[in-house]
Amino acid sequence: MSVPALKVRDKTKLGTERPRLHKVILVNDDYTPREFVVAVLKAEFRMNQDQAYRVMMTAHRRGTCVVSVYPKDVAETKASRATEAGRKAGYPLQFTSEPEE
Ligand code: TYC
Repeated sequence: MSVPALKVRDKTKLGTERPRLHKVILVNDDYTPREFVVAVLKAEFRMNQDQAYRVMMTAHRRGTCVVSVYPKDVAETKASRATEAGRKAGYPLQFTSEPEE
C-alpha cells in the first residue's frame, strides 16, 4: 500500500513580497516661480519639459501632485534634494514622500 504524500505548504513565497514603493509629492506654494519648479522637476526627476510642466500645473491647481514612485530611500533622498534646491534659491518649495497605498 502506498502512503499518501504529505502536502507540505511551501511558505517561501510569503516572504518574497516586494517592498512597498514611496510616492514623492510636489506641494504648491505662492512664491516659487513656475519655471523654477519645472527646472527642478527636470533636473531631479529626469522629466522632459512637457511632463514637468504638467506636474507643476497640477500641483499649482490642486495643491499637490505625485511626481513619481521609488523605493523608500530613493524617494526620501530625491524629495530632500529637490526641496534643498528650492531652499538654496530662497524659495519655500516643498517635496514630501510617503508610502504608496
Ligand atoms: N504657485 C506657484 C506660482 O504661482 C507655482 C508653483 C507650482 C509653486 C507648483 C510650487 O509645487 C508648486 N508661482
